[in-house]
Amino acid sequence: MRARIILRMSKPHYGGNLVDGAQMLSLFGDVATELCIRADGDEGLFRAYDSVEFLAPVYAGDFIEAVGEVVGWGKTSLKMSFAAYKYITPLSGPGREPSAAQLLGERQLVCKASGTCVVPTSCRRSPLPGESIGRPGPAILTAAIVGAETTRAQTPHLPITPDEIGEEAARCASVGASVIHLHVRDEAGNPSQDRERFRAAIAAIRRRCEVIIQTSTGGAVGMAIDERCGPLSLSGDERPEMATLNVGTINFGDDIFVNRRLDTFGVAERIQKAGIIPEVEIYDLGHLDILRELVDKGAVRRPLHVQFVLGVRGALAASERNLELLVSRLDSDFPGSSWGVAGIGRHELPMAEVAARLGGNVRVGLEDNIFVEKGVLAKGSAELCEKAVAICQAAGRRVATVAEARAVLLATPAS
Ligand code: KMH
Ligand code: ZN
Repeated sequence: MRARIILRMSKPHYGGNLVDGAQMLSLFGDVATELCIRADGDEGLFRAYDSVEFLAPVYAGDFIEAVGEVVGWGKTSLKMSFAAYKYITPLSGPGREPSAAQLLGERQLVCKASGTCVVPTSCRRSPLPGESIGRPGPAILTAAIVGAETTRAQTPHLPITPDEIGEEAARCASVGASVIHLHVRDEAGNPSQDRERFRAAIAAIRRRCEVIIQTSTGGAVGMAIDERCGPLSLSGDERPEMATLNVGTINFGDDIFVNRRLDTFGVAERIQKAGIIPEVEIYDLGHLDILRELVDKGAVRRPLHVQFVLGVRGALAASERNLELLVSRLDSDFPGSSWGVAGIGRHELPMAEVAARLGGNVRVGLEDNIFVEKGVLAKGSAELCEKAVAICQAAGRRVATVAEARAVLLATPAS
């Protein structure tokens, strides 16, 4: 959650036309107030700054942009960070017009700070009429435990057989995962979209734990669409609650992951016919435009559940800036959608932190990343899940229970 204020500095306080630094704090105070209103429908109180740094002089006539974001959520407190940037400054000096001014090529950071605001529980209300309170709910943790590309040669901890998959899913569930994103393998460990292999893996998971099972329809690069849709024809106890829907073609390392427009419509319709809830995989900004068409034509129904898969080599990079752009597009184009982030490779845990902070859900697991820290293999997806739970807690969010995840992800779609 972010807020921003722009103000032209008008009153010099010190010699040399210098502005009082307290004016930056006054701007931060207003930014903090907007954040409290956005989060809790109340102006709140600024309890304390824990750091303030003045980094460059500010003069009367400078244009200042002050920004702030919520970086942690307590029961009644909101941890915030702030930055003030100069982006226009007057030009003075002999021979210049008194009205000369300059847009700075790069904004100059003049002050940064962090602090805590409090909104008493009795004062909290929805920020917009008819909307729920603006704080993010618990983070839904998805464990992507198998994938199609990770190999046993890369990590001995990759589960392959149904029992191994069931055991790993149970370990992930026991530390907080409520969704298992599922691929399966054949006896040789190669990726497979065979319905019977999915049946066996799903049965093995359901014997051991209660989770939402989300089967892949992405499969592996090069698979035909019909083959990829194998798990959608499962019925009875082994029918998955969710399935992925890949809506755009991307470079995938040195390969191409092909999702033709009409195939995407076909898969979306098969998912809908099977009574399964889609999770839309978004690897690039334009995929949200494809999603628009799918929604308008009724192939995907709201509420939408979106996974931003960031950091695939050849698609959109895993960065906070890219994620913010995606989330703001999603929020404005499809309000009320849930979203999560899967950061690929070394981006997995850093992007989990950004997602937790920005109010999203989190996906980790050996499908996306095999290391728990640089050069150290994760002992399995459960270890990565434990890390993700700690990351969420540090951002003031607990992970969702399976019941909470069901309420969000399996809500009846609008017809
Ligand atoms: N294995 C990737 C090519 C999905 O599960 O829907 C595609 C993938 C996406 O993993
Ligand atoms: Zn997958």
